[in-house]
Amino acid sequence: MKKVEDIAEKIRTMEIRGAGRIAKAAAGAIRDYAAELDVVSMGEFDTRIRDVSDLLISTRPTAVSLPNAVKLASKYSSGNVEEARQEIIESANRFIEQADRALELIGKIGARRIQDGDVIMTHCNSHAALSIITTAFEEGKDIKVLATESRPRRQGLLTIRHLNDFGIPTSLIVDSAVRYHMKEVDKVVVGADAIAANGALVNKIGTSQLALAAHEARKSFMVAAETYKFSPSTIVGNPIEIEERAAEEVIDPAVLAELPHVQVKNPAFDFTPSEYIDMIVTDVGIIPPAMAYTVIREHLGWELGDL
Ligand code: RUB
Repeated sequence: MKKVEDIAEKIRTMEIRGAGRIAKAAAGAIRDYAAELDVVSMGEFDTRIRDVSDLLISTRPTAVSLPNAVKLASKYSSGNVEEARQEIIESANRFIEQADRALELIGKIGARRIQDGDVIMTHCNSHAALSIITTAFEEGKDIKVLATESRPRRQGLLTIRHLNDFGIPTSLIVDSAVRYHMKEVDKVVVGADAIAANGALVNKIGTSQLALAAHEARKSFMVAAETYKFSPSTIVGNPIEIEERAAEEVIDPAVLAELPHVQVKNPAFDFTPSEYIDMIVTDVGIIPPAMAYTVIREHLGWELGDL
């Protein structure tokens, strides 16, 4: 249990972050827990796996990759402890392998839409979006990137480091400079924490501003999202919860303590409506946002009754 609690804590504190990494870490944590679980009765096995799944899912509420990964990784049908353990190990390993393969596929598919000379704007730190950008660059396309700082956690600093390692010419901009720079941009490429059944995107706070500015300037807005970032529970009407994070991420608590009339609002994500999205690059191909429902039904394979 200690190891799972450590992973859960790392996800909660964002030492492990980004929808894809969270998903893979959770799948790995369930696998390792199941591998070492010392129980004899199936009833106890079921309870312990359910408790660990709930713990991992509770760490961050928005990224649907997390409950999807937990559900896919903890799949078993056997009523025998040893067999169920093996099933979980195999399901979790399969999920992790497929997630890695999905990143590669998204890179290859998305790079076909990047042209020589393109200036690309990206937001936050998305491995799926970066897979498209770095694949296009490695294919020999002469591209430049504008990367937002992404306050308050400044994940943009991870992005510029990653792009720098590839030798991609990159400019760091503050979040409020997005519209100012949009005229230089050819394409916006961002990742996803969740895609709802109606094709709306949930991603790092500020993403919808990039989408609005791109729409106004008639620039293309691409989302890079593995199929496990689509949200089955939105089909049955469950809303996607937007995580509200601590005030201290935004302002020094000592300063805030001196301002009794001030509160801090710190939502970590926002919604971008589907009409601002030109395409979603997934591991099963490029789709318009209107096809989100089909991806959920065909590729996540969950019937409504399961939800
Ligand atoms: C990260 C973020 C990323 C998506 C997609 O937010 O919004 O754009 O998670 O990332 P946080 P990836 O830093 O709060 O987790 O493509 O790597 O899954």
